[in-house]
Amino acid sequence: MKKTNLSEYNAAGVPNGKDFRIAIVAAEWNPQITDALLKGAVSTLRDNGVMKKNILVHRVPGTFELTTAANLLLARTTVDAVICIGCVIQGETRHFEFICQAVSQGITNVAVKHGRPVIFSVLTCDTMEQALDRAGGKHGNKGVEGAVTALKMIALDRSIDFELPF
Ligand code: DLZ
Repeated sequence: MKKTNLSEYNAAGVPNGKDFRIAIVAAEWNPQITDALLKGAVSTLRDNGVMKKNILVHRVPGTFELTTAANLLLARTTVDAVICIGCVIQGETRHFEFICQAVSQGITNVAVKHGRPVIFSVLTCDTMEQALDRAGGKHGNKGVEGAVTALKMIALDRSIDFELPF
């Protein structure tokens, strides 16, 4: 099966973000990976028109904290979307499954609660090599994918505002 390259996107199909305000929350764990994902996300937002002053970046200790941070940002700011960046790598204990389960469900719940997009740019890998492959390596960069997803979801959100009621 051909693997998708996470950095490949059709620029013509990506909405321009010149008046979008986007927060990014990145975990401090596995910084080699999360720094690369953050860089990919920010440069993709900039490439697609988002102004530097409209990109708000925060750090949290680990991937588990992404949900809380996204919730705080959506409750207290007017950002259009939050991109959550993290990297969980399988270890010897069951931490991996608890963190992955909590963050995926947590992010979904926060997005639904606030009615604004929260993007899952979290790598859940068996090895560091798999993570490097997806943080600018041979499978692209999941931060780029997250940025493109955020732009598309904000545009969807805005387009629904203009639809006539049924
Ligand atoms: C504790 C922990 C472990 C074992 N592994 C990771 C990981 O691979 N990636 C990550 O982002 N965070 C990890 N953490 C930290 C948790 O996400 C969290 O910060 C702590 O459990 C404190 O709530």
